[in-house]
Amino acid sequence: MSDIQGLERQIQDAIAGAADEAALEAVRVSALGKKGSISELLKSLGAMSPDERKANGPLFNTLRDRVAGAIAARKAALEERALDARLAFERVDVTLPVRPESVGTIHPVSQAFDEVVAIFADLGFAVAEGPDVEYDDYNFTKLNIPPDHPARQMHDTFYVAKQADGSQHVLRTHTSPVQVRTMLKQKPPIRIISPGRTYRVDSDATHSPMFHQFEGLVVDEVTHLGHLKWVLEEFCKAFFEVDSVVMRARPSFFPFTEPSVEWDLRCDRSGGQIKFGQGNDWLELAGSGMVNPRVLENCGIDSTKYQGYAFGGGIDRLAMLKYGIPDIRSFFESDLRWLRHFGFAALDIPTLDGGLSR
Ligand code: FA5
Repeated sequence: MSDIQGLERQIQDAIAGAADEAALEAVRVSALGKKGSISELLKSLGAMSPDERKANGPLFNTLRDRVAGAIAARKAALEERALDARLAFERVDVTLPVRPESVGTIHPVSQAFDEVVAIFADLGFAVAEGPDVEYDDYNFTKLNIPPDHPARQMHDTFYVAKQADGSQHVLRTHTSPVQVRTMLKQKPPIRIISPGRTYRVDSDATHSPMFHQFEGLVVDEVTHLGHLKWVLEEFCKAFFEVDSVVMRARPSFFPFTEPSVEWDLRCDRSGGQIKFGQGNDWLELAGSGMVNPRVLENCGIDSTKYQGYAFGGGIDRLAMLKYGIPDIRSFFESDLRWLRHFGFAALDIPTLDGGLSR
């Protein structure tokens, strides 16, 4: 009995004194391993008489359980201590300055994207999103462009292989399907802006196969073209950071708007720099119009009660104009020197109060 107590004290002292997990494991092996002191005791039960076994069995088993419990508790404590030490050692000081050679920049398209969102958010528009791979139905049919409609040829579409159920998907050719998605799930009043990626089989200095558009949609009972003009004017003043702009409306055609209007912005390119609100040049800004009642009906909205306007333009083109970038392809060449020259500081988040691009 006293031998057992002595053995336990010795093992418990060794457990308490184990400085790390390796030392603790050595104690475990010496007590509970195949040839450990407690394992040997347990083995000795086999050679005992039934009475001795009855007396010693519970003692040995209790000893084994207590030692195993103490080892587990010590292991947990050592693990926690090791974790604390590691956390203290690996702490990252986020206030340290970034190494100059690792400083990244915000891409001008991302910058223009955020500027567009900040301006329309200030005008009360909520941001809506849709997927890049879109139903043919939402990209075209519900927007009043049925399968055999010639207007489909205006969009050089990337088609995705037909689905097992026969449905057709496309890489969306414009952000207008987000109009459909919004109207299908939300009743008027609606006031959304939707920036995002779009795709067309197109490539030259002003066309890219992947580009970015922004889409606006307002649907309620009273909205008219005058509201649309005001919103676009306010957008242009804020985006180009000027006090006034002059806009020109041109009749146009989009199957999803009726009437359709394209807007140009008066500018002056004579001094090698572009200036807005003056001069004799005109710059294409956005397509727009009153939402075609057929589109409202296709999306479950009563066209006798509601009306609205929609507009859409190219974000890459806006960025090219604002930041003086002549070729759209340079946006996507990942040239680090170009990115350092045209990029924006990561923490300069565009806001109307703080400045959009300063
Ligand atoms: C449309 O895509 C219509 N969905 C816009 C619209 C929305 C009209 C709502 C009415 C109501 P369009 O095909 O003109 O329209 O494209 C709009 C803008 O996207 C163009 O003015 C241009 O700035 C930009 N864009 C079009 N194709 C490309 C391209 N390949 N690369 C870069 N920008 C492009």
